[in-house]
Order: sequence, then C-alpha cells, then structure tokens
Amino acid sequence: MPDADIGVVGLAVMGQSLALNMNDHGFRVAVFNRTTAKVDAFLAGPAAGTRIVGHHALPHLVATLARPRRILMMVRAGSAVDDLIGEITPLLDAGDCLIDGGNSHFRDTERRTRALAARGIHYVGAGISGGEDGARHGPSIMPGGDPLAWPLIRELFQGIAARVDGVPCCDWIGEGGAGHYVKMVHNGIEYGDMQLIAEAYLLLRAGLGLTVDEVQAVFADWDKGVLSSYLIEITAQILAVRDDDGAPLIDKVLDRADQKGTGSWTAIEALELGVPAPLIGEAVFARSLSAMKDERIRASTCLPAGPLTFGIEPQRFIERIHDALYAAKICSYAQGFLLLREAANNYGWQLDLGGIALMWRGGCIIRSRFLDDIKAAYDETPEPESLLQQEFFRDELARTLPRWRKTVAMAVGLGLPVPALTSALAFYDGYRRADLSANLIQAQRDHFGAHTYERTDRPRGEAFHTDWGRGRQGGDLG
Ligand code: NBP
Repeated sequence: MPDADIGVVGLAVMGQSLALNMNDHGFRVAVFNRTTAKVDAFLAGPAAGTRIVGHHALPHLVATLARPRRILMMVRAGSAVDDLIGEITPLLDAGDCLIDGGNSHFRDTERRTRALAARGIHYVGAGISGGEDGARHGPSIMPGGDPLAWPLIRELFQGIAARVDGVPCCDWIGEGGAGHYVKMVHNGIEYGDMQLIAEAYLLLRAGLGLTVDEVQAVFADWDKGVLSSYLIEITAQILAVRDDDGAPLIDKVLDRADQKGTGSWTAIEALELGVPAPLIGEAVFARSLSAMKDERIRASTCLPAGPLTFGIEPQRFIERIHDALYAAKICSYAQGFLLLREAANNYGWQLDLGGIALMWRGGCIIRSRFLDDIKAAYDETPEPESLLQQEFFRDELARTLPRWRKTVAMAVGLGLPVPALTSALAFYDGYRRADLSANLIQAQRDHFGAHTYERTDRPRGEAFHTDWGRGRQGGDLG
C-alpha cells in the first residue's frame, strides 16, 4: 500500500537531516541508502521513534510512495547522480518527480532535466544551503528544472525551509539548471564572504597585533551592526574556543583551506559569460595559495618584504577594517548579482533577483541582515543596472570609501595580503570610471592582430583599423 509522501535516497548527513526535518513537519518519509547498513543505523539511531520507514532495495521504496511519486536524491554530486537516475527511472512512471538536492553542476542538471522530460518524468535540481544544521531545522532551498514539478513539491519544500518574517526561504527559481545555478552563485558569494572575513582577521592579528580574545571581541561587536551575519557570528564563536591547554584553538589550525569546487565553478562561469566578478576569483585563488603551505614556508625564509610602514591608533584601525569589510562585501554581492543578471539573459531564465535575496535571508550560510537591504533595493528599483548604483548602496559606499582606501593602503604598507579587499576596490574604481585604459589594449590588439577598434568621435559599431607600425590609419571596416 502506498503510504509515503516522499522517498529520500542517500543517508549521509544531508539526507538524514532532511528526512528528519520532513518527518517533523508531518510528511511521511521513506528512506534508502546504497550501503543498507546505514539505513538500519539511521532507523535505530537518529530516526528512532519517528514515522520514517527504511528500505533495503530501491524497488521496495518506490512501491511505497504515493502517486505521483516524489523522490529526493541526496548523494555525492557527479557520476553518482547519473548512476542513481539510471537505477531509479525504470521504476518510475510518467508524471512522477525526481529531485536532485545535491550540489550538482547546473549544466548536468540541464542535461538531466531534458533527458527525463523526454520520458515524462519531472526533474528538479534543487540547491540546498545551510549544511547539516540547516537541513535539519530549516534550509534555504533553490529549486529549478521542470516547472510542472513545482506544484508537486511546493508544499513540502516550503514546509521544511527556513522562514524569515513568516516567508519561506524557498521559491521556484526557473527552468533547467536555474536552481543549481543560483546555489552555485550563493556558494561563490560564500567563498568571497569567508575570504573577506579572513583578511579582516589577518589585519587585526598580524597588522594590529591584537590577541585572539581581542579579535573575538571585535567580531562579536561587529555582529551587532551592519555586518551582522551567520559567518561573522560563527567567526566570533570559533575565536572563543580553547584547546585542552587553554590556548586558543584557532592558532593550532593549519592555515590551508580546502575547496570542493563550487567557488571555482562560479569564477569559471563569470569568466565564460564575461562578467566582472573578480572577488570570487580572488577568494578561490587565495585558497589555492593557502594550499601551497610547504612552499610558502620555504619562501618565507628567503623572500624579503621590502620596506614596511606602520603607524596608526588601534581603534581607528579597527573602524577602518570594519568599513572596508562592509564596502567590499557590497561590491562582492553586486558582482554576484551581475552574474545572475547575465545568466538570466544568457540562458533565458526569468530570475527574480530580489526574491533570491529573500531566499538567502534564512537557513543558508550567507544569511545576513545585509540581504534585507538587497531585497529592499530591488523592491525600490526592480531592475537596477547594478546594486552599486542603487541609492542605498551608493550612499553606504560613499560613507565607507575613505576608510576602505586607507585599509587597503595600510595593508600594502604592512606587507599583508588582502586580495579580496584590494580586488573589490579595484573593481569599484573601474566600475565608477567612464574612462579606463582599455583603449590602449584595443589598439595593441589592432596592431598585432588587425582586430579593429571603435573611435570615440564616431558612432558605436563602426570598425577602424590602423597600420600602427607605420603610423598609418585605415578606414571604416564596419
Ligand atoms: P556525500 O556528498 O558525502 O555523499 C554520500 C552519499 O552518496 C552516501 O549516501 C553514499 O552512499 C551516496 N552515494 C555515492 Br558516494 N555514490 C553513490 C552511487 N553511485 N549510488 C547511490 N548512492 C551513492 O553526502 P552529503 O554530505 O550528505 O551531501 C549530499 C549532497 O548534498 C552532495 O551533493 C553535497 O555536495 C550536497 N551538500 C552537502 C552539504 C553538507 O554540508 N554536507 C551542504 C549542502 C549541500 P553510501 O553510503 O552507500 O556510500
């Protein structure tokens, strides 16, 4: 007898947490995992006393699902998802709904959505953010794919998602890979936020010479103001943790950051679409540089820093870093939303950018007070060219700019690497200038490759070529 509302396949941390969350919200959940011992362990452990039913074979799980069937796959992204789709689809009928809740690449989701639509199966790629805790108590969910699936999963997904001011942090994103795309950009922004915070930490520790406890107090204080966010909050928590010997544990954590790929996917996508999102790229490269730990140790013994300068009162230094962090964060989000805007144009998606900001307010890793300001900005100007030009952010940047510039100058003077703070400032200065120096690049391209150029004194679109080596100008090639 069909008796389950949804089947969850994959019982690692995310699958277990989501199954328990769904059960808490009154949904009848059936679960399966390739290694069936994990099903038994789950039922005997975290799921003991719940209505969750476990199965040792996929056909058994499918047979118990109410129609149209809904199955959520929570397995490792990549070939595992294709393998699983291959196993599950022969068991499904037209009209059933198959959901991938993992971190799949949006192009894989596009391909899978098309392939399953041809068999009448409604496929969904849902980005889910918030880690284990979010999945258990309320994640941010970004579903996209076959729009016919949305009415089938809406109640369930919005039921288990985080809520802010009563609004669920989950709404339909768009067709094909749109949901996984938005999750990818979320993760790219998350990389940027983490890097900016790490740079502020470096300036406070190595620049100002504060103790871990003093830096902890600074972050705890910052969490009460415009920077208030999950990542600032957990940074303050981390800095308060002591090792067994009483020393701060953070000082014993090797400074070598891993990455799983969603940050570099975002940076590559920005490169491919020609969208300037350098801060996310810097955040990815900074992790790559951190991974060269042994080489850095060797370099530290032989590479000079050159003359360094230092001289500032601590409190003013802290205020400057605060404003630099805030201003760079505004630029980082502006870059992320530029990428989303261009992706919508490029892939034919109707992305509701303000709605996406709303979805990220709760449950997910980049949740922050700041996202309310982004949502408000989109409410005020539904299609601003960029967040930077929207009045609120323009004023905030004008206010914080002097301290941001001084922070970057100070970091350079101190020999402390702050690539994200620096790159964001260069982006801002490039974006706000009507004239840059790309005229010289275009002339160089025309010199060695006859790539032509447009003239400032002629209408756009007319192409000119000059024989630069001989100093001779050619005519309109347009
Ligand atoms: P993992 O990404 O660690 O994947 C482990 C699960 O995949 C296990 O259930 C494993 O089964 C199953 N699996 C593998 Br591996 N190959 C399989 C195959 N060929 N067929 C069937 N099952 C297979 O789990 P996770 O950390 O819970 O994450 C699940 C998804 O959610 C991933 O895409 C992840 O990127 C994403 N995500 C994770 C987090 C997080 O905080 N962990 C946050 C947000 C999103 P087994 O037990 O038999 O090996």
